[in-house]
Amino acid sequence: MDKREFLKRTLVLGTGMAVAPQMLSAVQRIDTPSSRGGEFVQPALGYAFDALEPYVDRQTMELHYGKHHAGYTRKFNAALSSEGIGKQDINSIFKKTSSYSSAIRNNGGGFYNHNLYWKFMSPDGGGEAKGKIGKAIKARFGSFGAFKQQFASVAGSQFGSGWGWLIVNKDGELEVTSTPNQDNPLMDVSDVRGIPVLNIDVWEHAYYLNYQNQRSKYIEAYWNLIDWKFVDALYSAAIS
Ligand code: MN3
Repeated sequence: MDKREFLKRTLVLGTGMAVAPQMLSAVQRIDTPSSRGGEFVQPALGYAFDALEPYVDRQTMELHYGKHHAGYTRKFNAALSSEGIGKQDINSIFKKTSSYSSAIRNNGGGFYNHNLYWKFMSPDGGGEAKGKIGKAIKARFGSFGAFKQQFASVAGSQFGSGWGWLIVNKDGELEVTSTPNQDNPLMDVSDVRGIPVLNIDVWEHAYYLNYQNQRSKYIEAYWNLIDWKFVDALYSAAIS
């Protein structure tokens, strides 16, 4: 895949156009400002705060979604407004992250990364990856177990706060990477760029109440929650 094709596909995903119909509304809510004054709106969670127990506890979800994510959303909109950045899909903003303030970078990333994160988890999730993403993982990493090991290792060793990612890179291949703080692989400031198909929040606020300092136990628990259908929809859109 050449660079122009990659950017075209990134844009397609950014506007949600190439995603399976049943996933379209979810992805649109994630990527585009709503019509309510052009502000980005925090998407509904889609399950109860205690629905992910015992893997992610109710209090963590209440604080994480209700305080942290709500705060990123509010501050992102405030920064867009005060800096006079007009209505556009979020990928267009991320492509120019280097030319914007740290408020846009941190809160825009915080808004978007969590939108995905809530969707990657489901009370009905877990098990092995199926569909196109299942085949691609086996082809790229050798086995589902080998992929899990690499993902856990990269996310686990991200120094300080940040995110672990599975992305489709510029060559159209799956790649495991991590980003510091609220950065993501769509941002032009990211060392490794690509289209996200899975992430995990490894900030302490994501796991400290239940797992204290044991990030690896939280990552291990995450496999019980992953909604592979949503991952497969993002992957299919990224390569189509
Ligand atoms: Mn978080």
